[in-house]
Amino acid sequence: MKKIITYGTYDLLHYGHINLLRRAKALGDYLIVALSTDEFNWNEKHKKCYFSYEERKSLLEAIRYVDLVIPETCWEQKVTDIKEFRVDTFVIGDDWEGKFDFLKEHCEVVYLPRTPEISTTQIKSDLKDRK
Ligand code: C2G
Repeated sequence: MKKIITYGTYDLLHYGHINLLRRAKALGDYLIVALSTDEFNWNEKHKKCYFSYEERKSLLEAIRYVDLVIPETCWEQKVTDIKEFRVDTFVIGDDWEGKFDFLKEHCEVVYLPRTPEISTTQIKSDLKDRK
């Protein structure tokens, strides 16, 4: 069984995220999503999530491509995760191109093209303009 892992905040969930998850799953048989916790988002990414970790986790678990959701609590957990879950391929959007090449000694690393025209920031500003 070929195991894939990817990491992210996934808030507000949108079709760009789904495009990523669908293509990531297509690379193997089992997709793990390491979902950034509220604390990690706030302390490390300076992102205040609209939905809590538990709410974002339940949304991801409802997606047919996702087999397991685990917490992402720090930047440094990736090598441990890859070893613990015997991951074959690490996947993430190409906005991170090159940033995770150090993982190549542990597994395949794939950067997938982002879906260009959608982002949470875009959604929020569009909603603001509609008021
Ligand atoms: N993504 C995408 N297209 C978009 C928006 C996002 O393909 N229009 C991808 C990102 O490249 C990422 C995933 O969807 O692979 C989740 O996006 P975010 O929630 O923004 O994740 P990020 O904050 O980049 O967290 O340790 C790694 C980090 O946790 C990644």
